[in-house]
Amino acid sequence: MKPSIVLYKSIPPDLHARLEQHFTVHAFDELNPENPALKQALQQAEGIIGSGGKIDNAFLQQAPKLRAASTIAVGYDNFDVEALNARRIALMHTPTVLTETVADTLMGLMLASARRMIEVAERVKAGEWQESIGPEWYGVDVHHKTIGILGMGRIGMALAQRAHFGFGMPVLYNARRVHQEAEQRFSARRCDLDTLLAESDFVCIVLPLTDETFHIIGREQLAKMKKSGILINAGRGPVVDEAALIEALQNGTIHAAGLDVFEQEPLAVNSPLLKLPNVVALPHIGSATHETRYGMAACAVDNLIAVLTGTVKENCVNPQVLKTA
Ligand code: 8YV
Repeated sequence: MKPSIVLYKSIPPDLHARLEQHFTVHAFDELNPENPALKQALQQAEGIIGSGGKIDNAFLQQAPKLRAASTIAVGYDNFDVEALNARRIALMHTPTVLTETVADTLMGLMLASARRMIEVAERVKAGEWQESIGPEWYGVDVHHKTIGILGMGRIGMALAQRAHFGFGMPVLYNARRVHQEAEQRFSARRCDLDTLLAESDFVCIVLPLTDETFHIIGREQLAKMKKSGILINAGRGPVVDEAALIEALQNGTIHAAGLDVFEQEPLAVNSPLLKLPNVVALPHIGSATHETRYGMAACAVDNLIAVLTGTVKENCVNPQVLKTA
């Protein structure tokens, strides 16, 4: 008999079919813990696959046979990894397939914020472009400015590559360890957080959300940035204290922000961020291209097949649980 799994996101039909070849698939559009059909399916599920939702102890108690979870994302802050470890449930994610796309999004946020692209495009659409433009339409340069990267992982590296080779930008980074490849390839300079904040024209956050990174950028840190500095966040919203950021943008403590992630998503329609002309707010589109979202779903499907057939080679967050005792 095929193992039973719960799929909690709609995925392309060919990928759905691939899952069906290996598993009895119980498909749902989302992970709504109140849904009785989902509760019933979880009783038998050996695997789950999807994105979003909160997978904590309470959830896991509803899934007594679970052996593997496959998330269609690189970030896994919505999982209680300790609770998974305690139950020896493997957690799989999709780290490489989205790297370049998210790095593109980060460059886009830098360009859009610095050159005010969204704001002026809206003015053109509103019919305000009546004569050749004056300084009130101008932005600031991106090329050759200093970029400071918080989170020199795969995405940070892909961003550094674009910034260094494409835009001639000096690269600073803050990390616990020296990143030799970044230093050799992009002449990146490792520095402490305060130095990075003080010297960067663009402070780019590509950090995952953990207990250590929660609100790592708050009022004190924003005050250390240049007045002309631009904050870019495409990691996770709660890495930045959003109330402090709003204040800094309103007071002119920093020049602008380009944000793909927020403390609460979707962003509340009455968020003060939406009233600020110096904010570019995107709806968490970091990896949202047809190609990359397909690639992520395919990777997650392969990950689940690999883990439930005992052939995992990569992409496991907690490989220690796979070892036989
Ligand atoms: C996905 C992301 O947006 O991979 C991540 O961690 O933040 C995004 O690429 C998101 O999880 C929806 O699938």
